Amino acid sequence: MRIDVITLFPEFIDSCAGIGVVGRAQERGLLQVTTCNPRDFATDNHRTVDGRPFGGGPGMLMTIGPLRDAIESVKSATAQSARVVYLSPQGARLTQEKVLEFARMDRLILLCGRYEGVDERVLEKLVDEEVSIGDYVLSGGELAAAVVIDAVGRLQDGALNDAQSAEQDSFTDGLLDCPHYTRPVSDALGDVPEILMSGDHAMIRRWRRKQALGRSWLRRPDLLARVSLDDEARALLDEFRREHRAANS
Ligand code: 4HQ
Repeated sequence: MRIDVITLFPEFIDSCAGIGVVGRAQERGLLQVTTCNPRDFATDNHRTVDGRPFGGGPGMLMTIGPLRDAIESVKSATAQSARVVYLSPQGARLTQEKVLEFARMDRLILLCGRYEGVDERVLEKLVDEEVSIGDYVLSGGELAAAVVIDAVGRLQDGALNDAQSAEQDSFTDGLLDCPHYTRPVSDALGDVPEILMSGDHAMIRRWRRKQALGRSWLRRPDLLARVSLDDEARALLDEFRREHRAANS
């Protein structure tokens, strides 16, 4: 997969996409992250990319010209079509479902705004989709683009050393992840649950599913409300609730 990022701060994206799982995915040729700086398409001596908002008000906006040329240049770099995504608090919230959708594409173009954002005509005519990483305000779209690149990059086939780890992630089945433990078995902070050392894999699977359901019920009832529970899940969640109430009464 190829991800092009249109940004006034290409070093930020290069540094984020160069480390860890995503950096390794690039080294393995599974992912290609490239940047394009709209400033390189400015036409005046000062290389201006911003303008004052009509109607007044604080801050500056990114102007159409350099953005249009940057998008055009990035699109024509390959024959494949690419969706143009603008990162903004006005967008639809990024979910693992959306991440999976992006991860299946051959190409993606991420447009990062600075200042107060971009001229609305860019959003209307040149952008296919707006995505938000959450209800808070960043100083630019780069951090949000880095979030998309990380979440999408780690899902490329062969990026994770253990293919199972993506399937076990929180949200992949619509629920939170279960708790995890490693050595030592016994510590001043507490002991590892006995069941995990029993070697009984059927029981361990049930315990983990019960914890995932229980935590989702406690912490993210909104998630739980959106998944359909089979007979086992309903029984495990009932068990968790009973034990939780007994422990907290
Ligand atoms: N911004 N999710 C304003 C965000 C943001 C978010 C990006 C700040 C765009 C112009 N992006 N700029 N939240 O806060 O994606």
